[in-house]
Amino acid sequence: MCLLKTWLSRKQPSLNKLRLAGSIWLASDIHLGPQTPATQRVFHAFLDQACVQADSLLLCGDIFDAWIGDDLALAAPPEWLAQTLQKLNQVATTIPLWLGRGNRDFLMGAELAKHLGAHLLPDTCCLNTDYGDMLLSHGDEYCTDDHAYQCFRRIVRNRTIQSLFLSLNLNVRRKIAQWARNRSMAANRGKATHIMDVAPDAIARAFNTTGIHTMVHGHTHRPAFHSIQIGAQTCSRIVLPDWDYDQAQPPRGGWLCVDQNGPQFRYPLAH
Ligand code: LP5
Ligand code: MN
Repeated sequence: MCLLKTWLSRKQPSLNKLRLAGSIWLASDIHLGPQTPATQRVFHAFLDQACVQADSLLLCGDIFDAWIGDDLALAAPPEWLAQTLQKLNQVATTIPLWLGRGNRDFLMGAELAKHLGAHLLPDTCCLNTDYGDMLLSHGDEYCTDDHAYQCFRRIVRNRTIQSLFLSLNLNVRRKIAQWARNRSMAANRGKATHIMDVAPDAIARAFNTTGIHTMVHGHTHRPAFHSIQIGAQTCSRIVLPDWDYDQAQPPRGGWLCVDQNGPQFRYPLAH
């Protein structure tokens, strides 16, 4: 018996578990910033709708186009940000609000969550819903063929480097963030698209090591429902839509609604 327990314990790494009942709404990659007024308007309408129709809301990373520290939000946020923080606080006082971190806003922290009355999502978690377990993350960690990005990720997820960065004044942080954005956009221009998508072996490894058969993530801006055969098990990988009502033609956005009937994409009313 103890061998079986050892095998099971080895098979199930310690994964954060989150149990949420009812209608759960999940969205990511809204990429809000000073230049996204139309996206912000649609997103705020979505937040109002979530307050009325959802039992909980999970924002799974890259809510903001860049996040350089909670102190920015708490001290003197620009008007566009103050409006969104006020909206997020309204949501958090109506339904449980969970904030996940992406590769642009991984510096969102406990201070912001407390200020909003929201909870922080771990990088990866098992979301237990009325439909079953779902492996939830932002998704960038599965882009393992993108070695340059994974190297960047290791650097900026280092707590010491983050503390050093957060000790800089806001203007210096803004300059570093803009430099990093420019470097990233330049690097992306030369990258094969498959490099910037999740790697099949990383996805298979996630399904195999967790034993969870449904995965939800964002980041890739390739919204879809994928069926993947893992041995005898058919697994699902659901990619959340990114939002752009300012530049993209046609405009795009959307979220995932999960209840006892299963997961379903939903879209903002025409704007
Ligand atoms: O973001 P996007 O869509 O352009 O591409 C991502 C990957 N790039 C990134 C980098 C971010 O855009 C940088 C902006 C972050 C701002 C907030 C933090 C500020 C610094 C905090 C320091 C603690 O995520 C891109 C992937 C793509 O997704 C698809 O998956 O390919 O990865 C790259 O392009 C990696 C490149 O090698 C360039 C990475 C930026 C290099 C700058 C180093 C800055 C180090 C700062 C240390 C203090
Ligand atoms: Mn992302």
